[in-house]
Amino acid sequence: MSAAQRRLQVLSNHLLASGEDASARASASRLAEPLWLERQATSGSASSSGARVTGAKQEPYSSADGKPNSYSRVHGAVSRAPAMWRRVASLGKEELTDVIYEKSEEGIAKITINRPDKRNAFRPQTIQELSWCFSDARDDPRVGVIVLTGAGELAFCSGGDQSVRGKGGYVGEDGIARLNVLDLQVQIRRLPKPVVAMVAGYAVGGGHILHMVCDLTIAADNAIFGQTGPKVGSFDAGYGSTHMARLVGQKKAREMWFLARLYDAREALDMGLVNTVVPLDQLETETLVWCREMLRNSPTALRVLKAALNAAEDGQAGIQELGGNATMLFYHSEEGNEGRQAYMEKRAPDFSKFKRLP
Ligand code: 2NE
Repeated sequence: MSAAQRRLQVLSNHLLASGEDASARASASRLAEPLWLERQATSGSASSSGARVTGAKQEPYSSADGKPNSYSRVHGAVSRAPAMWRRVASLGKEELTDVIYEKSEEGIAKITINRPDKRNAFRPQTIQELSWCFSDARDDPRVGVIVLTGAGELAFCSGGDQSVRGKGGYVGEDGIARLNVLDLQVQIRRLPKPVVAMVAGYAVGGGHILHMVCDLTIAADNAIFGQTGPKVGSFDAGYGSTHMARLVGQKKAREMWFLARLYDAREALDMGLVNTVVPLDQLETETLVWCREMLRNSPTALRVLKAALNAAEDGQAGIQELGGNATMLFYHSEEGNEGRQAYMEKRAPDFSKFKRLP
């Protein structure tokens, strides 16, 4: 079965199961056409490092005469080679059971929710392990970008595992009911490195919110998005609602939550929920290209930009995050160190040599 036929089958099954009409099925059929909307594969070229590359976006980087412009010559094309993943089976004393954690030498960490039999629904243990992995990726100076994904092709994440939901939250082996996914959302948002959601199949319920709080989302053409909470007696009135409204607008956010419909990848792209849609069999390759492009850029620029974009939404907590970056940069400066040095030497600081810039 070709990739296009597989996409059509997945979508048709979904639409048939949800009782959609013929026009909806026709739209699924259209979706079976190549949906690589951002980057069409072009002929291969050699990068500055000599790696063979294909699929680099050419048009914006060419001069009027069609030759590569200086931006393109300096920054070059990005490798589409597979990543060499090294698995991290445990963190400290803790064995990972619900999550697969991998790193590549080039500085990408990949965190995979590994409960495919449940469409990668999360239980408290899953969230705990995700949190450990994100924490490790944050603290590892070799990691520059983090990918969050789900095992298999059928789901990124289907939200909270309803089979362990009790009164007050999702119940772990300790018998305590928790909504610790909310802490994970904050952790992803505050993480000072880009986090990319790599979505194949369903991203629904709390799984949909996880992709929304990631910085970027690369969707496969079989991806399906939506909030199911109002159908199963749940909702997220935090980022799940307010950040969604920033992404898709107030009317669409109310539609998504009030009707609890599901949306295909093209619809998600149209409403600004995802950055690009690629063929399922190109999902990891294309995600790696985006990660590699970010890895080439200034980590401090990306870090401060993330904090600034958060601050515009996050009120005082956002300003605190952005302010923390200013303090970190100040600690690196001679002026900042003069204050510390003077204190240690029990003398008055001499800030006279530092200019008051306009
Ligand atoms: C995801 C979806 C649409 C997939 O449908 P389909 O037909 O592809 O698979 P199926 O057969 O429904 O699922 C396969 C197996 O996975 C389990 C199913 O029960 C089934 O198990 P078996 O029958 O094979 O034993 N499964 C899937 N999702 C599960 C889940 N979330 N919890 C427990 N088991 C799950 C379809 O499966 C679906 O609609 N799933 C439910 C989505 C959902 O409502 N999630 C919770 C939303 S609330 C939430 O996540 C949340 C929140 O709103 C706020 C704060 C925190 C969490």
